[in-house]
Amino acid sequence: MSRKLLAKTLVGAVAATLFALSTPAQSTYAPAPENLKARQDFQDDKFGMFIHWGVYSVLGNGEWVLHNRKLQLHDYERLPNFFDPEKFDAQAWVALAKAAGMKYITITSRHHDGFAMFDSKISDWNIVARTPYKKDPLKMLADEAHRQGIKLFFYYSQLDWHNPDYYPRGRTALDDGPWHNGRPDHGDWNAYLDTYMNGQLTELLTNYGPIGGIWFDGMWDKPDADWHLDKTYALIHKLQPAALIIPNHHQAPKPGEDVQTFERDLPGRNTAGFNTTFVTDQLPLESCNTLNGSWGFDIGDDKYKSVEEIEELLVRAAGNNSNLLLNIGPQPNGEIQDEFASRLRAVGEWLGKYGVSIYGTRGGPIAPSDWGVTTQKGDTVYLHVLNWHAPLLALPPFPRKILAARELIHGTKLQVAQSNDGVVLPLLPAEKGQTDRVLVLTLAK
Ligand code: H79
Repeated sequence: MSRKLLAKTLVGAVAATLFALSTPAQSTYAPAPENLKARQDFQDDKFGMFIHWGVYSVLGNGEWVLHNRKLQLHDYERLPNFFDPEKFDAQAWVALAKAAGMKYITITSRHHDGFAMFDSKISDWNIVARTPYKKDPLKMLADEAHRQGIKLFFYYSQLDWHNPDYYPRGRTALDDGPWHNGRPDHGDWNAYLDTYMNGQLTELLTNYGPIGGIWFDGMWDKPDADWHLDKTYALIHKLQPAALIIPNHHQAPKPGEDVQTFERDLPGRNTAGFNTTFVTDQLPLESCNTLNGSWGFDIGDDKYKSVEEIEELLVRAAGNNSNLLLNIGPQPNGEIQDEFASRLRAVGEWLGKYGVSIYGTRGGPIAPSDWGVTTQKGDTVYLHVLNWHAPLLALPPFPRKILAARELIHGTKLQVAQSNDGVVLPLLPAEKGQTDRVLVLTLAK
């Protein structure tokens, strides 16, 4: 080997080593201090607004309409022409989330149709290039979220029904026989991940200020594929170390992930049929659910959850040491329908009184059960009585001595009987419309 070549080879080897050191494999992922702080803040926040909004909203038939109606892409590609949300008001959306007592917003930057709801230079399949609206609503929302002091997360679908490089296609494209929607039968999977997806993620983590994190969905479409997760996760953590990676892959957490999330289920339950029942005790938890039955706007869905049902969902999430991410699907004109807004405002009013027993807490010392749940902050335990119809509440043994007990709303002092066998407390009947009776216990040091 010539001297020159040797020198070149050495330089190359050193550069490769340095590169490897500067982008550590996520299998040895050690979260940055700001990431650990963000996890704590995330757990304190407890309640977020999930927003599904895209060109599919025009059809008022949910975000899966392309798949469910087995549309051809050249037909679906007409949709952006009709997407002109002249009533979109970022200030109003953020203000509604705040009025609901929500501390963060997670919005679809793109769903499974691959359509970017932001100004992307990676492809023209995006809102600025293809719609008469021509503007970037995520930018407006990010600016407004920063102004009003609420965190913004981006949902990003790894599954893509539009890009030909999402190939081989996954289980959703094979459902009920072939649904080819007009894409060629070949594509460059590595380019899809490394250039297209990571390119868009770079845009999202560069052009919108500090972002709460990325909420991934769709990996379950190709569970056995190599998703280059190490590369993608390292990229995100490099661009914004505090940004949390929240993957909705329905599996146990993998290295590099910061939150475990559960779809339409509390942690550990699998009533939806696709969640894992494994719950980590290492990461913050989140449970997402819909305010009616749909994610994206569905004009025929009037199965609205009542205010009381939403409150109970939130309380049970908190008692399971989890956040609740509650979804609404805004209309294609940019308005949030009143059936959503009025319920959210009512929950916010309720949180004005009960929030102290939810925000900033962690799951309490008694396992969640049918009667209710417990939350805890320091030496204070909150008993959330959701379903108990007797004048005395009987609980299992408590790990620490209870010094005092009172009812949260009226402050009434309560007599506690504590022994090795358990704890008994008096309980007033629930008032009309009262979802949650909260008793506050002060524990000995
Ligand atoms: O964005 C919302 C939904 O559009 C998306 N996730 C939420 C947050 C979502 N996609 N799919 N689902 C929810 C449920 C999907 C279930 C199925 Fe399957 C997909 C049934 C058959 C294909 C994945 C693969 C689960 C079971 C097999």
